[in-house]
Amino acid sequence: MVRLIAPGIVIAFVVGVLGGCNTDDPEPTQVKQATAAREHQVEIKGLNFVPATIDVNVGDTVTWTNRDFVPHTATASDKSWDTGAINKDESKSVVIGSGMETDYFCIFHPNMEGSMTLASD
Ligand SMILES: [Cu+2]
Repeated sequence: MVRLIAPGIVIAFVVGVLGGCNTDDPEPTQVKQATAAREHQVEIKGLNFVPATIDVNVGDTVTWTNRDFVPHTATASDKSWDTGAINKDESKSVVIGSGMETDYFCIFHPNMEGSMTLASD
């Protein structure tokens, strides 16, 4: 997954350098859009992560909001990251890091599973 991300970063860097040298670049904001971090919302309702799968990039923020009466967590399958308990109508966020585990579950209800797909570009 890290290998899929690295070429994108290298291309963004090269485009950034070329854009910086080319002073009459008509659309400098395009570089920003290509690398801008996004925010993703996942709701937890009926013991499900909705949507169960999302596409993310390194640097993006994912926020889980619990709509159930019972607490839940979003916890990496390898437990390398964890939101901690999210109570009813609470939200907790995680920033996607390079090489981060992207499959996750709820530590209270291990049959609840979600995943994040690292986008290739
Ligand atoms: Cu749960």
